[in-house]
Amino acid sequence: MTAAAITALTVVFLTTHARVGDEHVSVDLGWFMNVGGGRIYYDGAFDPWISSGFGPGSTYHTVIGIDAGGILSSLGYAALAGITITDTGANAYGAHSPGADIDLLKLTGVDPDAVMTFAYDGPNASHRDEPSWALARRTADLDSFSGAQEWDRTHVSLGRYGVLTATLLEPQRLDGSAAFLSLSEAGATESFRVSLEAIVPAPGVLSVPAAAALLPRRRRRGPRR
Ligand SMILES: [Ca+2]
Ligand SMILES: [Ca+2]
Repeated sequence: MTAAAITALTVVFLTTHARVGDEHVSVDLGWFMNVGGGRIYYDGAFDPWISSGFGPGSTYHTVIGIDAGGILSSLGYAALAGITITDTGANAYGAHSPGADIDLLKLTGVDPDAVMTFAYDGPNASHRDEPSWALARRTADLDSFSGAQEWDRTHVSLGRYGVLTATLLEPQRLDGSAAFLSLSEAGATESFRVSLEAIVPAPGVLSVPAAAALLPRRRRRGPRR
């Protein structure tokens, strides 16, 4: 196969699938905490892309909006590959409320057929052996309530430094999509960190003018305040 043919194939693959050899990066969005009343505390570098408000039909569930497509596009990345939610270790850890309780994790603005698989790693035995579908069900709806527990299947309690990951079976390219993440924690005081897993364009795929156009935007990675 000629080099030109390989390059052409590379472009074809990148428009549809992540390939072995694609460079993955993790973008740490920072520290999030619901404070009630539809408001959040956010300590991170991506303020312009973060919002919050009451969930639909609710006057006590706070939902965080994260413009994932906007953030990753501003950094020059090619696709969204997954989402990672990590307990900060600064929460209350007891039998009835082990750490941040993730109630909702919903990705919109992507291919409606996109498949996301879920996994949990951490100290909460209730979730450690749960299959992807069970974790997906817990985070599909904004349905946790005061006093809800693991057996209600309404949320994922992370436990100290526990991690919930959502991986897109097929990474969602950011051109022409408006990937938007809605997140909620089933409470008003517990904190967690959010990272977006992204795919960097492979060298040689971008044209020189396109790569040059991306350079100033990459500098926006620094703290904004
Ligand atoms: Ca909790
Ligand atoms: Ca839920």
